[in-house]
Amino acid sequence: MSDKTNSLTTMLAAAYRAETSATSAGRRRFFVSALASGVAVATSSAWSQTASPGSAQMGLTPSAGGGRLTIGEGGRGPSRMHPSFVKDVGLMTDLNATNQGGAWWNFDTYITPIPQFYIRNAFPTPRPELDRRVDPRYWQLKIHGDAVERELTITYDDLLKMPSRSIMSVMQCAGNGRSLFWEQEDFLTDPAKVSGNGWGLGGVGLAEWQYVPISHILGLVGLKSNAKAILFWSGVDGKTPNTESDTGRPIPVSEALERGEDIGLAFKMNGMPLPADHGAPVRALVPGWCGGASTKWLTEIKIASHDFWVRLNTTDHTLIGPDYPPPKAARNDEFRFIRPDQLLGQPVTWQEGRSTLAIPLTLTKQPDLPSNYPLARGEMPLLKAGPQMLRGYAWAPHAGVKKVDVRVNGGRWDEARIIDAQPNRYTWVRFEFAFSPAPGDYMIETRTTDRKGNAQPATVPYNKGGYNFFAIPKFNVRVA
Ligand SMILES: Nc1nc2c(c(=O)[nH]1)N[C@H]1C(S)=C(S)[C@@H](COP(=O)(O)O)O[C@H]1N2
Ligand SMILES: [Mo]
Repeated sequence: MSDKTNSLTTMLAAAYRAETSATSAGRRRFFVSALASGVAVATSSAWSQTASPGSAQMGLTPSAGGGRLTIGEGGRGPSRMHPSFVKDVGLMTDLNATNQGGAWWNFDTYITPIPQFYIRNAFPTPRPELDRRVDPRYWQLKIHGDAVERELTITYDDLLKMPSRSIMSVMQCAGNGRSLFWEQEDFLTDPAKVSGNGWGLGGVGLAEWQYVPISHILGLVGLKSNAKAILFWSGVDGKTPNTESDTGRPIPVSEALERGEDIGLAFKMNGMPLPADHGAPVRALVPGWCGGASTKWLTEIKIASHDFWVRLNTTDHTLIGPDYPPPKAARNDEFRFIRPDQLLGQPVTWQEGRSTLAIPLTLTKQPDLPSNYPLARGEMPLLKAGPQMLRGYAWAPHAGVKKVDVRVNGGRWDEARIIDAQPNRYTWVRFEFAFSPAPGDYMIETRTTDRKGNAQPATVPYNKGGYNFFAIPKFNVRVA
């Protein structure tokens, strides 16, 4: 487990568990909503059908306070407040004390609404009423280092006055899909044991981000020609009383120069001020890379003539295993809360092409199921027999999505219909395909091919932290 805990978190979590177990509802079985409509196949209306839940055919009843998430209630659900977060996490899978996954089987919009957007925190969300460093009235960002001409400290008001852009981009945790290292590749025991949050496929979302491009910031401070790396650092979230925050992540200067208009300092998400849980008032935005590079609650940017080694590019968010030789630090590199002997593997950067169906995974082997997962261990989601549309999402930020193929029970790959035009390579597309099963059990696979011709592989090699599971996912369904 990469997540640090502390006594406050542990206490809050214990109190929270006591509260929810008292209100847990009994188990109910639900059909996947998109499939329960029994409409004629191959119409684009499948999307609007799923977007308007409440039809009697779905046989759904609202859940009463707590209990399991349901399949097919879309954006509705009971409220669930949690001491580690600010927003209502009622629509999310309850992974553990500081992490909430998206309920991807309920996703149907292009932009992921904030209430459905995963939260990946190493510690509880810092609150502006308790910590001035994240209060926009007092927030400051220090930009410094030996590779800038002028140090600069800016306030939130300064940032708002700067030129900004918006971009639609997927944010994905490097650990998204980790469950499939257990389910599909059996990495459950040493020496090939994967540990970490069991995201299923809910560690991903798409938002529209408003941000000041890093190119503008670099122009203000004056980049020296010896500049090598840029460290985005929070320094806010950490062990109580926040004296040991070790959250931040560097990017090479070359990356910031190549993508100077895409990488930046985000202050809005989906048109609203950045929510507390997503890094308010300002976070880094590094589209296409794992979410860990997009440091939330940003307070420091250091631009230096050396590399930086921190938790998130050494022990965590790093591919550690026989296939991933560790890097070597140079003599003048900077270490924060990390020792030179902790450079263990290759830091996760770009995210590969991936896909998911809007159907929950059957979790059989995963060590811990989220407490409110809609399926019991080993249970398959139910579909109704007959013609229906299945739908999903595909993304491939390095090159963009070229096509998505689907196959059933290991049969022929068929191309799915891609619904959305991709506004840029960092976004996802929705896809759908016709499925007309007789009663029985089925295994459905989805495969993205990017615009450079890279298709999702059958397997990916072992890495200790279970990052970057970009192999073809397998969805088991029972048709009744
Ligand atoms: N300060 C800080 N920044 C952080 C994190 C964190 O715990 N603390 N988590 C990182 C990780 S691992 C991911 S995947 C993304 C998640 O962003 P989200 O919670 O807005 O979805 O934030 C990143 N930035
Ligand atoms: Mo992450």
